Amino acid sequence: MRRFQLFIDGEFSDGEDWFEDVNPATGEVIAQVAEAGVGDVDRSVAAARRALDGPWGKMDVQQRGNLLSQVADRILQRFDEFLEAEILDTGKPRAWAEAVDIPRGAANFRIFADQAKSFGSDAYLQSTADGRGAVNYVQRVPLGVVGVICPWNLPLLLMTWKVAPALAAGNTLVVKPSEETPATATLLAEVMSEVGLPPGVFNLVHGFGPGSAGEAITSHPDVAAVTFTGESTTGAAIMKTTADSIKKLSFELGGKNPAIVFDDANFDNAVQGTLRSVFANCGQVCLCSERVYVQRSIYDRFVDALAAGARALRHGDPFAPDTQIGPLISEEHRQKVLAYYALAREEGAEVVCGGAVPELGRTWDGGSWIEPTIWTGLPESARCVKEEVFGPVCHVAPFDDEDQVIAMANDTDYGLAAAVWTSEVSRAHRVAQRIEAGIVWVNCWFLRDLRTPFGGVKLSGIGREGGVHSLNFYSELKNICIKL
Ligand code: NAD
Ligand code: 6OD
Repeated sequence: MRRFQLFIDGEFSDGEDWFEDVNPATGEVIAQVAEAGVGDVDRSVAAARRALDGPWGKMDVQQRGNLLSQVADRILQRFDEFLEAEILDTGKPRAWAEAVDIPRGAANFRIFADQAKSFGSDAYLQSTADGRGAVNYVQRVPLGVVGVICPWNLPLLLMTWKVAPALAAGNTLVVKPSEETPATATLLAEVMSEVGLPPGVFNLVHGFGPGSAGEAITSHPDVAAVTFTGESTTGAAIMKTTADSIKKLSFELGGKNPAIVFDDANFDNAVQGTLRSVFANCGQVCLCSERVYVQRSIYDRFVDALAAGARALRHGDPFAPDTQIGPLISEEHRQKVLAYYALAREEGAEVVCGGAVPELGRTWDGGSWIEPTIWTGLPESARCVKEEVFGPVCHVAPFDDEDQVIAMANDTDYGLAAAVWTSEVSRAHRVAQRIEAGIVWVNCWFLRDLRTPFGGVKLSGIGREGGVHSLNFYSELKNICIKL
């Protein structure tokens, strides 16, 4: 049985206890994971503090960037190990992990290393009454020790999306992956050690949230900032915990994202794009569409085509190259999603397809498999239309005109992402500009340029990640004014 240890001050060590890592495709325990106690988090923060004052704090941005580029290279050299670890932990199909999770995990290090090297700051020449003037320039300084708390849905991708810019900006880190997905974070710790990152710069603690490693990080007085991706309710809990010590916060939270399909859209592209945006990663991407609005003249045809596509999605061995849909992350999460499947019926939904647990044969009986599901007929006020399910499911509703669909799309407490399908350029701009969300895709979904701002409004988060937006979050700006 594999054992995933903590990585503190450049050394792997056990924690205060052990917990099990389960493969959600089979239900089998695949590893034992060291659970960090408060003492382990204290040691991590102290090591991170020392590293700030040590060799890491003395490196310039070029030297830091060069080390981060080596991290990217090493992830790619160990690609197959990262791939296997991610698939075993999440059950996600190989095709997705191979194209998205692992290459993006590496790319995050390269892009932020490059971006940090060319990131300047403001300077102002100022007139003064005595005629001699003054020079102001802005220095970017690291925040200090940053707590990084991650979810399970894109484990390596979302962790490196924070770790890479935080390190590029000169911070030191205490990182906690989700308790569901400890494997690639542990491989990343090995890579950090292999490329010679100074001890204490990257510390990894495994464990849970409240009363465990997560809360120990967010309540620690020497942690300057917390960057968190996960549920909105967890974000609210972290905000309360961090309030007394006024930590800087970056939150990427939940969503209930709309997809809007106009009757002038390329029909097949809209169907294929919506199949992806609803069912990718078994619906476990924060950007997934859970509310699909289709213009009435193409509504019936669209629902039929989407349902045919959903029924054809191939469940199966996550390692097989042609598997299209894996299990949910855990039995606990499957029970939550199945409760929404039951609630939708109570709320009056027509279940167009899915709605149950698939029969896949003995090998997969212990796994958290679930059918891709489409509902229609719910009122917009239904809980299944309002609450984030985070599973392979959407509600499809008809609309008549632009104003109506914009009102429906915006009638949500969330505001992360939206997808708009139309062939009319002016309409694309008009609608995109009126949607209350941080990210709007037109005629595409999850097309990512890593320099662009990424984040949500309302319950979907605080702040933006990506390119200079990440580097801005992970630095303090200090103005230095020199009288001439
Ligand atoms: P979660 O909030 O349950 O857990 C996320 C992390 O927070 C885990 O590491 C967990 O151990 C930790 N945690 C939980 N409670 C904590 C506490 N009180 N203090 C400190 N740490 C705590 O989320 P999840 O179930 O892992 O992920 C799914 C959710 O994440 C969905 O809501 C999804 O929409 C959201 N998400 C958002 C984005 C985005 O970019 N906006 C991306 C991915 C996932
Ligand atoms: O692509 C990204 O950078 C990103 N943050 C994706 C988030 C996906 C959420 O589940």
